[in-house]
Amino acid sequence: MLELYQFKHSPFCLKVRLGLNAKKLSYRIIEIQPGVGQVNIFRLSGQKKLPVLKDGENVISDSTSIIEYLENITKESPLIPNNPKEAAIAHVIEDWADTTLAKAVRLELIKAVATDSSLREALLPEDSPRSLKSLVKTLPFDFINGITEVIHQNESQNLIKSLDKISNLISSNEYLVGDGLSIADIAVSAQLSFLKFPYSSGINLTNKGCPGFSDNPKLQRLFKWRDDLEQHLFAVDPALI
Ligand SMILES: N[C@@H](CCC(=O)N[C@@H](CS)C(=O)NCC(=O)O)C(=O)O
Repeated sequence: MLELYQFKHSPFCLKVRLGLNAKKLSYRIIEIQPGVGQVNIFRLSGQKKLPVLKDGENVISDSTSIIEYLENITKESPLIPNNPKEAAIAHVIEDWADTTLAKAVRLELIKAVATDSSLREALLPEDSPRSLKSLVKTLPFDFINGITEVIHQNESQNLIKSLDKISNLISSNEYLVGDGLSIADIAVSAQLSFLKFPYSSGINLTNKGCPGFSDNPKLQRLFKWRDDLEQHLFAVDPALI
C-alpha cells in the first residue's frame, strides 16, 4: 500500500491527498511531527520536507514529482492534460500556486495567527493537552503583527487581485484548465486552505482562516469551488460543509 508521510495542515500534503483521491488510489497516512519526525524523513528520502510518498522501494519527495509518479502508475483520471497547450498552462498555474501563492498564503496565515488566539489554538493537534492549548491561546503574539503589517499591506492587496483573476477562470468553467480536473486545480485549491480552512482540515479549523480573505465577498466563489472539489474527491457529506 502507498504510504504518505505528511504534516497535517500542509497545503503541499493536501495537494498530494487530492491527487491520490482523484486517482482513486488507496494509501496510508503517516503524520510526522515537525522537527524530531523530520530526522527519519531525512533518512528515508535524503531531504527533510514533506510530503514524501513511499511505494515499496520507491521513495518520492516533492508534491510535483509525487503527482508525476502517480501519473505513471495509473491511467485513472490523468491530472496532466493530454493537449500540450493545456498541459503547459496547467504546469504554469501549478508552479505559480506552489511558489508565489504558497509564499503569500503562508505570510497571511502567520499574520492571522499573530492576532487570532482561537486560530492559534485550533491549529494545535487535536490530542494536545488542554493546558498547552490555553497557554498557546494566551501568549502575546501581537508584537509580531507590527512587523508583518509593514511588510505586508501591498502583498495582501496583490494576493486578492490574483485570486480574483483566478476566480474569473472558474466563473464559466468547473476547471481552471480545459474540461477536466488537472494538477492546476489541485495545486491552487490546496494552497487556498491557509486562507480559509476546508472541511478536510477538521472540525476545529473548518472555515476559519485569514481575515480579509476568508470573509472577503470577492473570494467566496473560489472557496465554494474548492469546497465542491474537496466534497467530490473526499466524498464529504454536503450537510457537513
Ligand atoms: N516543493 C515542495 C515544498 C514542500 C514544503 O515546503 N513542505 C513544507 C511543509 S508545507 C515543509 O516540509 N517544511 C519543513 C521544512 O522546510 O523543514 C513540494 O511541492 O512538496
